[in-house]
Amino acid sequence: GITAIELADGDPPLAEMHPVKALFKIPRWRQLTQHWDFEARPSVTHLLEHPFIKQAHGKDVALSQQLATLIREQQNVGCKTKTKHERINTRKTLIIESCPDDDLVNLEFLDETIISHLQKRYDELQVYTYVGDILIALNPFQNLSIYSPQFSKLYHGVKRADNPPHIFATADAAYQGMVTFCKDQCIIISGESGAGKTESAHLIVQHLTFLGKANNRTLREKILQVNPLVEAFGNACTAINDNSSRFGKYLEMKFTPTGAVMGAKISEYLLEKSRVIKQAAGEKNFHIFYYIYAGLYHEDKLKNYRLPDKTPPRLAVQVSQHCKVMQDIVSSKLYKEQFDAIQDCFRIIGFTEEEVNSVYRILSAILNTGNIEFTAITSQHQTDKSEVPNSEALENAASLLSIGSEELQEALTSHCVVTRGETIIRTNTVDKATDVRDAMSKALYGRLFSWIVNPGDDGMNVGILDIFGFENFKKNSFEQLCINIANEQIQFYFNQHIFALEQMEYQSEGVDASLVEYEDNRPILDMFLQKPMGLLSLLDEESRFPQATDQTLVDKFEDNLRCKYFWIPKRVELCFGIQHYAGKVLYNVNGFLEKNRDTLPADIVVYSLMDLLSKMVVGQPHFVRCIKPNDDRQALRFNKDRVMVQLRYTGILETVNIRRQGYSHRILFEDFVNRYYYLAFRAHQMPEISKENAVAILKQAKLEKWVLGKTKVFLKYYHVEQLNLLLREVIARVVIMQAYTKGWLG
Ligand code: AD9
Ligand code: MG
Repeated sequence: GITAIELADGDPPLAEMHPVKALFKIPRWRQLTQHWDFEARPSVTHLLEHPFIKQAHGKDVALSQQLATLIREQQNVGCKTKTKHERINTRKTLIIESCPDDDLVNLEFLDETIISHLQKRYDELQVYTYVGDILIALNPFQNLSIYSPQFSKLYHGVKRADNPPHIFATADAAYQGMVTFCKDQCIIISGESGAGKTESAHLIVQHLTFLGKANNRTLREKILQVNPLVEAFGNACTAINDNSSRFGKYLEMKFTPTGAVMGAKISEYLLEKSRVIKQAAGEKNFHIFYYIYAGLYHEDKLKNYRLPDKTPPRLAVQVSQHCKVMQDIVSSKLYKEQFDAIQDCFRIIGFTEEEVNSVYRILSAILNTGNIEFTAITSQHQTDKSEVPNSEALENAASLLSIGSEELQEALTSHCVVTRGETIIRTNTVDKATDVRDAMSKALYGRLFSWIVNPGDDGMNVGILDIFGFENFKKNSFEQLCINIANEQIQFYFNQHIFALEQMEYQSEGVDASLVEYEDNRPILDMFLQKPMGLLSLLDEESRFPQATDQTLVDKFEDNLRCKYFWIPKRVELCFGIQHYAGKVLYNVNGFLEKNRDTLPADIVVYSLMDLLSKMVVGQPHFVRCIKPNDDRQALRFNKDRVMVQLRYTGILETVNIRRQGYSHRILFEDFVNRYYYLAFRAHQMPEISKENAVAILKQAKLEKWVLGKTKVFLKYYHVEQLNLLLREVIARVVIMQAYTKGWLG
């Protein structure tokens, strides 16, 4: 049923379930009647003048009195659309109704039209729109009141067309698919940085927890606390997003066969560990570092954890103002609140106090390690030796990690080499020791993160993939390359899914239809992943040469990668360019070799991603495409160009195109005849459901170029528009006749 919620004062309530639906057997009757609500609503006199009505036989029609009442109600609603405020208020009523532009596939094919529809919807705070089975989510950059439990109820187990598009509908479809077909489901959320992927993932978890009837309050709370906890450690403030995910997240929610939620499991991919030691200008370290400072300061526990009392360089946002920054951090109310929230998360999820203590100790050790400095010891024989002149940071770090400070110093300032079976200890230069120090911090943080995220075991599940979005900064490094390759893979998977489905449907219905051309990004992926000559293999190979430099790496790429997706720019030193599906990106190779040596070889990591994707292929996918309407993070600001670019590279335009140029509407004969018989038969003569009668309707409507499959009519988008238009006319005629015969129109 449809329930009216959030009615504006004075608006008449909408009937919960209307007889029209039953009478006409038109599932989306609201689509048809909505034109009477607003601008396009013809006046009664106008309708009476309509030639159809003049010819119509009054007795043909049997409609209920309620119908006429409805028409009056609808007319009343439409009367007050004067001021903007009122328009929005009235719109609130409509928020529960679906309409044709809920789904872009229903629109005429023009990029311009799509953009202006999205804009119009955005202006009215309709941030969600479908493209066939894909959900487009525009970031509202403000809190909307459409995520309450009432909304969860509204979207529970109903047909998609019954309500306006919503992220809950996508979660619901995944849940219903899982319960009905006993099949794993997967929701893939993509979009550029700051577009709203992580928020969408939260909302999906929220709705799934609602659907999975987690009666057990502890379990429900646990599931809801997982995300904030993991994000405190895995997210950070970047130039684009104050809460940017710096890792890929695959969250699986487990359900029993009857659909009760059992638990959740998170897998993390490619944590950007380099952030622990250094951040780009204007960016910050992972949230948790700031939280513990503010939190422990208030509890007067900074000393217990040996936290440095001057802002450690690793946390400094503006290095020149160390002291001020520290004051900003500890006096931040927000950080303090977040710290308390994280303490709660730890407790609810079931970490012991001792475990939490260890977490804080490791974090403090990482900060202290950052303060360890080295100076060169130059003696007659040795110039490549280093030592730690000021031992405070060293001692703090060692003590927090429960190791001896000499041991730690030794580990940082020397290394072992095995040559011809002999182990030799070599000393480290200052630079080398600094590298080792930083590598240690990154490794510590990486392990800590994995330990917190800690995977569980198997069951029937819905997986939610929320990865970092495509990034293109002024300066792009190894991290951006990894992130963008991951996005490239997601795009490939998306394409495959969309096109494979399309092809399967045509084949199974015996319809001969050529497929729409699309931008296949397989060649780019091959260029990255092929062995042994793909970019990542080349990078791994070069990382193994101790003598390799940034220049030799660039040369190697240049010599071996010959395709249109790769180029070496003439004027910029030590850079290479990649034509990604989402646009051109220039990468600076500075630090590539070292970063690749330090992490798992790039090859292995990207393989693990492939694993993830192959796991997803097993589950039924649902796609959420997040779009950022502007770069200023402002509500109600719609930048057409920016949206257009994102629609283009997320393949939305192509998807609309495919759905369009192909037969975007495939309707079972039964549904088709039920819906449109009125166009060729009399209202009270419900014809037999058959292919022949479907053809009779199509002919009567004078449509061309439709195709018949084995069980479905294949229609182009404009056929459906035409059919709906005709139907609307017939209904208008019927409604007026009804009102006439009942004496409603005097
Ligand atoms: V990144 O690739 O991790 O840097 P995301 O994850 O795509 O990015 P995120 O979900 O973090 O973006 O959204 C960015 C900000 O947009 C949030 O912090 C919110 O302030 C805002 N946002 C996004 N979606 C919503 C929403 N449905 N309602 C309200 C939202 N605000
Ligand atoms: Mg995110």
